[in-house]
Amino acid sequence: MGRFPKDFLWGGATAANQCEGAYNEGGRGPANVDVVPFGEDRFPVMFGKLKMLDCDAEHYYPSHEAIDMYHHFKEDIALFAEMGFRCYRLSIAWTRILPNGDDAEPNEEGLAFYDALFDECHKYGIEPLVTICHFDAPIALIKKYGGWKDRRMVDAYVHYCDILFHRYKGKVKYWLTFNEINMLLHMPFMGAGLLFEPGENVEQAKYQAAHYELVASAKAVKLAHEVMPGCMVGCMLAAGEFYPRTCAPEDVQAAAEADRDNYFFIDVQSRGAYPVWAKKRMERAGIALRTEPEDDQTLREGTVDFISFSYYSSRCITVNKELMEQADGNAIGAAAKNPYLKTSEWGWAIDPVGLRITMNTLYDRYQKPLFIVENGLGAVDTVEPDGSIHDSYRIDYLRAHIEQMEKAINEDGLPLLGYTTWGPIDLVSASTGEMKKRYGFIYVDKDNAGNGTLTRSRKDSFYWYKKVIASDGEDL
Ligand code: BGP
Repeated sequence: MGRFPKDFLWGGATAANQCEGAYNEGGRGPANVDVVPFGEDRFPVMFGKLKMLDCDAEHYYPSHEAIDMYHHFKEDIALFAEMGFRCYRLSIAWTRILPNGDDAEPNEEGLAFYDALFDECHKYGIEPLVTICHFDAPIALIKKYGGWKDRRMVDAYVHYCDILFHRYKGKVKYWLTFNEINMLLHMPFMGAGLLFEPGENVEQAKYQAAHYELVASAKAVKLAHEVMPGCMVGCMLAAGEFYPRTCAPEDVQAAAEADRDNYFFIDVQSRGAYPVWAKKRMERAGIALRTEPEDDQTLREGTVDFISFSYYSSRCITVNKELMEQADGNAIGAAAKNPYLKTSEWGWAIDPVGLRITMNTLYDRYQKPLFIVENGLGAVDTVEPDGSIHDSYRIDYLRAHIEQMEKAINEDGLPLLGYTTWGPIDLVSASTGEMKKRYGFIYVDKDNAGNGTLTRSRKDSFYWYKKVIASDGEDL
């Protein structure tokens, strides 16, 4: 007997912009993710501090081609099926469907591409889980509206959702409105297409964009329920507990505040209203949200069915500035080093127990089913002369997290719908733009310079994950 339910949705997760490539094929229009360059300008662009809106520069590799899943998806889904996947989380590229973001008529070639992809999944009994917007904002709308700073983005997004829901209602049951919605505060260009003018009130712009994304998400949930009765729509949080670095009450308070900030989006998406402290916090920061009278009702009527999240690590917080300066290389805001944890090659703390703690916090807070839609270890892999890849470090990381996940289900009694590891096939890293930061069970022959044959091969972890799924988590 396995340790996980028979219908548990084991699988993997990708994002269109990190794997599809073919950025200017099939009628696809340009998006923010196409103009986040590789190299030293990457962070200033992701953070909205540097403007780059044209796609024609040479230094956008490897993301413009990525792993060319656009042309390899049948082969890739067959490999997922070979591992026994029951679920594949993917995102739809907004500009494949609407090249300018708000075109009256959709691009049939883009719609047909995802039809073929979903059909391929169903051929193997794989349930698609679709992220509607994974760090994806059409360039045309960034130029026209300044991205999510403008309320008209809500209508464009709902129009896009309306097209997706009507087209794919027989094929897709599970939907996520925005990937890692809280990352908007940390990577505003990636999360919301925001660019800042010198002297602009950045906090005001980010929270205004957050409000519009929250309204858009709520409208999408309501619409999905109308168009596709029985469907499940989730929010998606970049999760991970904030631990106090010490038991000094000031550290505990600072960690609690960091936690609250992180849960702010999900509080709204799950409970249907802004938490009381958020209003006070915004007032203190001089943020005056522009809202419409109907927004409160929209948020109330569009609460999500389940809570999905990514989990890579926990974070440590302290009021001691010196310790905060020796921070972990964690992508989500500043965090002090946790002396009890080892880190990945990119400095992300490895904390499997933190996954169980995070799951319990999320369930206590929202009492809705959970879905882990990203987890994994970014690492450099070595291809042996015979072509094999011995990624025991990846297996160790995943095993330890699955063990905690199992405890959360069987000892804590939490409802968990599924587990999709990040990047089951190597793909372009979101934070660094690199190919060498790999998460996959499947190796892709491509390097940081964009060279390689794109050949796929099975790592040791491929056979291991296959065994885990086949035994319902018994054989770890
Ligand atoms: C999450 C994103 C993914 C993914 C992952 C790993 O924040 O949702 O898109 O990339 O992190 O991060 P990275 O690629 O930076 O290692």
